[in-house]
Amino acid sequence: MELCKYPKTGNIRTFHIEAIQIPIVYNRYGDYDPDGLLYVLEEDAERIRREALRNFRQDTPQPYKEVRPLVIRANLGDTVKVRFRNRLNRRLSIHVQGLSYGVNGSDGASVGYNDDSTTCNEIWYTWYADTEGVFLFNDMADPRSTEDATNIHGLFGAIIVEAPESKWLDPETGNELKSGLMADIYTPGKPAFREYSVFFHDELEILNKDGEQPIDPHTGLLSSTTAISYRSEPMRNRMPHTHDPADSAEDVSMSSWVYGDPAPPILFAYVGDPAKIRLLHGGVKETHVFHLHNHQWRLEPDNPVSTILDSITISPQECYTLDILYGAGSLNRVIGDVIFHCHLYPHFIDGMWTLWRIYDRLQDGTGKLPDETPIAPLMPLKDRELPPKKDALHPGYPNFIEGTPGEKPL
Ligand SMILES: [Cu+2]
Repeated sequence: MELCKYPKTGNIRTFHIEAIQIPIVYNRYGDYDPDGLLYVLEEDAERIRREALRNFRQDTPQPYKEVRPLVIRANLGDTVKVRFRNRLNRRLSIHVQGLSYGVNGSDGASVGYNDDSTTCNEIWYTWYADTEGVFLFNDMADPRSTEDATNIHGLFGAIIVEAPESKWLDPETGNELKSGLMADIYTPGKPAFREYSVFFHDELEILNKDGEQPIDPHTGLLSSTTAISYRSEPMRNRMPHTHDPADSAEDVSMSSWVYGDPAPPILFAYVGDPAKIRLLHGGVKETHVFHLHNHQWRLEPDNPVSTILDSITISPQECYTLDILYGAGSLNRVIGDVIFHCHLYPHFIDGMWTLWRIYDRLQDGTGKLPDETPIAPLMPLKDRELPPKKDALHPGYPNFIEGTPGEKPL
């Protein structure tokens, strides 16, 4: 595009980003990448490093909730300035895909006769938020797809460009967010919506809690691991509790009643909430098929006759915005857990699935799951009718289901 036509707001948004190296624990069974790499805001770096290591050193390594792909946001027309500090012992960079920038200085790469904009120290990048949507960024100092490189260990994130004058709030607290996978987006004159960032990635280097490569219990061979946003829920960790064949079906192995919630981040909404999924592929090699149950979207969100989809193929480095038709619960206003997953079954089995949890009653932070896990609060969208409060006769999803943790409800 011609930069002279760039719709500048005059706003400059500045982010101080650092890359840190820590073991990334992918689930509560203790599967981990010993060489995890992630971008963090500098102000969060020390806390994330300290708490992640504390959780890692438990008898069974445990994930730390703030270990997530970094997602930052800007308004259309903003200029984004990123100070990237690299304290690790290798050259690194941040390369954004799809936004305008000057290739000499802000490419985050070392290409031909262009200036080398990777760093072993500190560098400033300038990006122009000239298009609404979601844009992947990743390390381009080492673009190889091997375990010796960086992307496979998690060195990617995203910038989301929101409509002019939008604000982004924390769905749990209602406070303004500096970064985060999930946000509630408020734009003057438009309906508020839930925004969910979902990163698929693959070919992970994973050890189990004993420091060994995981084995597939069915084949006895090495088991691979696929992930969503630095988490994975492989079926090798969800073996049947009995020898009864009825105890091994899909509806049991994915049941939160039987095994607890899956590790990849769950999306939360009240039924009817407008919602956009910002789908990204941060991985290095494989193509995946994102499939969401019970919901659909249009291939081109702003084209009312565009093809309606409930699955989309996504390759490394691609990004899509899925503007969900009729919002959370779709036209049939489903409440409950809606699964989404890679539709290539080996990837699904190796961990690439999680849930969209759609509530019918207000979750104010006092609720508990049947297994006593606290339910995080979820701020209602301010332009929608307040969800009804729970009462003795209406405990809300999932508490109205008659079941026992550890068993599949009848
Ligand atoms: Cu896949």
